Amino acid sequence: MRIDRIELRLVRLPLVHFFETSFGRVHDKAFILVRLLAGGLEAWGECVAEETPYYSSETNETAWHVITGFLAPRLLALDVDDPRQVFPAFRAVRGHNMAKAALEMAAWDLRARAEGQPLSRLLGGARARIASGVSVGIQDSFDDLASKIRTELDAGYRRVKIKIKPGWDIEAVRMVRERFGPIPLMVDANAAYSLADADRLAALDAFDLMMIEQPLDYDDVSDHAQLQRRLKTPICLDESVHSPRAARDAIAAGACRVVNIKPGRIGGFAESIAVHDVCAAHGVPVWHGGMLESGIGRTHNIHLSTLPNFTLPGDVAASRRYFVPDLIDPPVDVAADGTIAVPTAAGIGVAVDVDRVGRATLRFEALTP
Ligand code: NPQ
Ligand code: MG
Repeated sequence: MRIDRIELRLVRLPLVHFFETSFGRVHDKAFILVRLLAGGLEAWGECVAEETPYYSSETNETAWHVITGFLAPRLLALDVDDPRQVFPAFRAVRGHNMAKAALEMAAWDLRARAEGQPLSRLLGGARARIASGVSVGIQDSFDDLASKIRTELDAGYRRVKIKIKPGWDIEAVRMVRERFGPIPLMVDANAAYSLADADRLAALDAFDLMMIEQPLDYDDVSDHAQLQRRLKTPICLDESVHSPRAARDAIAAGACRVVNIKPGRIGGFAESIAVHDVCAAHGVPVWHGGMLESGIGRTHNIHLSTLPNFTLPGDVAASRRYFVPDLIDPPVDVAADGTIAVPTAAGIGVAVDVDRVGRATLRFEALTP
């Protein structure tokens, strides 16, 4: 099958609650949506880049530039019956994994719809529900943090991750343990520390955390390996694992015992499945990360989370934590047991609300062969 038309929309949605990490606070999310038209079908993808190059070097503007100038022409020239051929077709373009993933994941949705299958089945997943956790940002006070965590535990979520940075770390974790006891708890530093902070990070060993995510630099492996030798707490890598090769090297170096998979960071589903498989082969569990996606990207993530080595609750949570209304109907919801149902209709299996997308659209471009 050939693609007749690729539509790009830059959209902006306000967040229900601000989200703060070690690199700053955001109040809304602007991102690119991809719509593919082929053989009478439509399919969707979402680019997880944002406005600033802080989590990763990509931004909406770099993704727009690279998709329109370099990736879309390659996708339009391709027979997309096999979505596994999309990432290799982008090989001449170095990096820009988020831009590549937005197109590649839309191509998987297209294929699944053409076959009349749910995306999860095409990806090789089996479970009907996924275990959901939450990522709770840095707040203005410990009381605010505690009240957020109370709300999420009451909603049923199966684990809590709090964002940390120097000055909001040991005391925050101590407060959470004192108020909530032995809940499944982890922390994410988004690369805010260096090896000079090893003593401070080792002090977190006292709190029985499930893992500490990406404490050191975004492109580092060897310092993480050194740190892991000093820590009892497992290190989970996020930013550093941008490819199957990076996953293999990090595991071989002893830099992590857990891996966070985000297809945007890794270049799409095919590469993410390869990371999943490398980790499985080495007995390293994975979980699905989140990038404040709308319901479109969120649903893609739900389908990938059905693969067997996703054995830990992920950051894929209900729509209402992020966007009300969401861009899909019905929104993603979490059950009282902290699980999310995997849609069973063809493709991503949810309906995109085109009126809402239209109202949120800031820029539009269509590309044809
Ligand atoms: C993480 N997300 O696991 C990321 C990083 C992150 C849910 O913890 C705007 C858009 C701001 C996406 C900040 C979660 C963001 C963002 C942080 C993603 O590291
Ligand atoms: Mg992270």
